[in-house]
Amino acid sequence: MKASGGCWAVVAVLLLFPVLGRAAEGVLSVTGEVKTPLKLSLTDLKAMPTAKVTVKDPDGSTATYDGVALCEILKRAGVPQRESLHKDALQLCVLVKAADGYKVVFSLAELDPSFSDRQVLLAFRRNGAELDAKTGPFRVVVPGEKKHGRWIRQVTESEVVRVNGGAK
Ligand SMILES: Nc1nc2c(c(=O)[nH]1)N[C@H]1C(S)=C(S)[C@@H](COP(=O)(O)O)O[C@H]1N2
Ligand SMILES: [Mo]
Repeated sequence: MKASGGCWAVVAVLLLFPVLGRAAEGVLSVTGEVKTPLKLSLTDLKAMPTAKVTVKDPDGSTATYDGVALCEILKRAGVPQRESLHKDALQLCVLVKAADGYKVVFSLAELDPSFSDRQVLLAFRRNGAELDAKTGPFRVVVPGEKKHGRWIRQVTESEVVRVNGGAK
């Protein structure tokens, strides 16, 4: 009785393995005020133009991250960039959301290559290894930022939102 219960547990795990495997791969959704909403898997992101940054981790150690610049992802979603990122488009922000409900905001301007050389990355590798479950599969890395509050771990979604408080 006990043995056959164990057997069924093994069979169940084996049957579920492809499903669990897919869930673990993770997907980034790009939503909100975009021309083209996106769902990007780790495989999709690896096929995009990637970038590398060497930065100080929250614990003070130096690490090299590989990922895709947030502006590349936003470009693919069709948000205003460079010459088009002016006037009312400067009210646009990206609200980045994580699996644990944590959320942080970046303005599109601070991510745009015509405003800043700083490459804010959606990272998927640290020192050559894929990110662990507590951090990955995707983490935002913000070079040169003194505090690490916006280094959001376990990113699931980037929602483009317009901040238009008390508009005339
Ligand atoms: N998903 C998620 N990301 C997060 C947080 C969080 O609570 N949830 N905390 C942030 C804060 S306030 C800091 S200081 C850093 C800490 O990074 P660490 O957890 O890798 O040490 O993660 C940031 N990223
Ligand atoms: Mo923090």
